[in-house]
Parts: sequence; C-alpha cells; structure tokens
Amino acid sequence: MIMAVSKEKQNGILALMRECGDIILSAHAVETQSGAITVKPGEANFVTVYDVRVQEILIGGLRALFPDAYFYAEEKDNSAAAPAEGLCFFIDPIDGTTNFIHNMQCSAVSVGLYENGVPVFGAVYDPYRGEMYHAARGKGAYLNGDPISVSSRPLEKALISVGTAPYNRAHADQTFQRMCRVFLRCADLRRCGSAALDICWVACGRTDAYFEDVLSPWDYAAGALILKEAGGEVTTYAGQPHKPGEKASILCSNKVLHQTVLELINE
Ligand code: LIP
Repeated sequence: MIMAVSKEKQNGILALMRECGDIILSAHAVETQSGAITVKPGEANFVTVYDVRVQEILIGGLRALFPDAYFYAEEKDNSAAAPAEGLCFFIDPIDGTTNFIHNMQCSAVSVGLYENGVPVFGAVYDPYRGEMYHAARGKGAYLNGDPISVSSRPLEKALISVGTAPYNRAHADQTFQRMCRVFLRCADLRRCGSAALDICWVACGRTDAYFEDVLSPWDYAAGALILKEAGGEVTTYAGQPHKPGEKASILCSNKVLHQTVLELINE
C-alpha cells in the first residue's frame, strides 16, 4: 500500500530545499576558494564544499521528517543496495555542479522520494530563477504552485535538450551522432548542463524532449515523476521504464515525440 506524502511533509521538504537554494546563491567565486573543489572519478567530475554542505542539510532535515528513510545521494557512498521496501530518497544536492563552479546560474537541488520502489514525491528547485517544480504521485505537476503540462509540439517545431554524459566520454561519438540525427529533424538543440532542469523544462512545455546516454538516479528521480505527472513520457533508450536506483540512458518527451526520437536515437 503506497501512502501519500502529507501536505505538511511536502511543505517541509520544499522549505528545506529553499534553504539549500539560499546556500547556493550565497556562493561567490567558488574557484578562488582554497580547497573548495575536489575531483571525483570520471572526466571533469567535480564536487564542491557547497555540494557536501547542501547534502548534509538535506539529509539531516529529511531524516527529521522521515526517520525510517534510506538515502541515495550523489556525494555519499551508495554501494549498499537500497532496501526494496520502505522509503528511499534520491538526492542531488547541486545538479549542474560544473555550471555552479562557473557561475553559469543554471543548477538545481533535486529530491526524489520512492516508497516500496515506486516514486511518490519529487521536487526540483532552481534558486537562480526562484522556480520550484514538484509533484506527488497521482496529483499533477506544479511550478511555483501553478499546474504545468508538457507541450504538444511536433518534431519539426521542437526544441530538444541533450546531455553529453561528460563523466562517460566513451559515449561521446554515439552521443554526437545521435544529436546530429535529431538536430536534422527538429527546430534546434539545447544543452543546459543540469539534467534535473532539462527534465522539468520538458514538463512545463519550454522544451519538448531531452536525452542523455548515461544519467545517475539522483539526476532524474525527482524530475521523472514531475514529467510523468505533467503528461510526459520517460524511458531508457530501450523504451523501458527505469528501475529504482538505475544508472541508465534516458529519453524524456512530451509523449508526442517519444517513439520518433527513440527511433532516431537507436538508428
Ligand atoms: C550532471 C547533470 C548533467 C549531466 C552530467 C551530470 P551533476 O549532474 O546535471 O546534465 O550531463 O552528466 O550528471 O553531476 O552536476 O550533479
């Protein structure tokens, strides 16, 4: 039996995320701060003291709201398998860390909550635009409290965002070939550098699809529920739903484009 997340607890999560957004906005000239940036395995894979601090605040605050929950989070050891039963959070404290380091002002806090392996709540907060996306299972998707829905644009009018899987450069050749095939059929491509925002921009109809060869569960866990509740579709490149905690390829769309873009990706 999947229990709904109470409005009170939803508001507690959103308040915590806004607090973390203020920390992100407080950061200035991160690159000049001694010891503020460290490198993780994989190409160009960075973590800052702000990622770690935001993650500490999120896990501490969420644990107070949900004492029995398990946590998957980008800046922690996730080697232990999440329990199949119960509550599990997937957290990306700063999605778009490289953008954050460069002060590109295109990063987000992403919090997804699963219960017994089923997504039940998701929220993505863009502190630079003051935009909070959220969805509870079966209750629709919202941007700053207003209902959102995907577009109905056809492929030739579509703006399609892409991810370059920068930590997995063995995919580069395939990624750019996929981008070319899609580019020749749509209006244009976009690359923002925050997967969570890429997914939410499809959910609110700004863009019409997004794909990336490799994405971690904390990048998409929240956005995928928001997109589905907004009437969109999200699958792996094989056209399958993501398994909880799965690192995989991803295609998000307004549903209208899904099969055609999937064919172009897999050509
Ligand atoms: C990043 C995503 C980006 C993707 C990168 C990475 P991070 O998240 O937002 O779109 O291309 O592979 O996953 O590492 O900055 O939280």
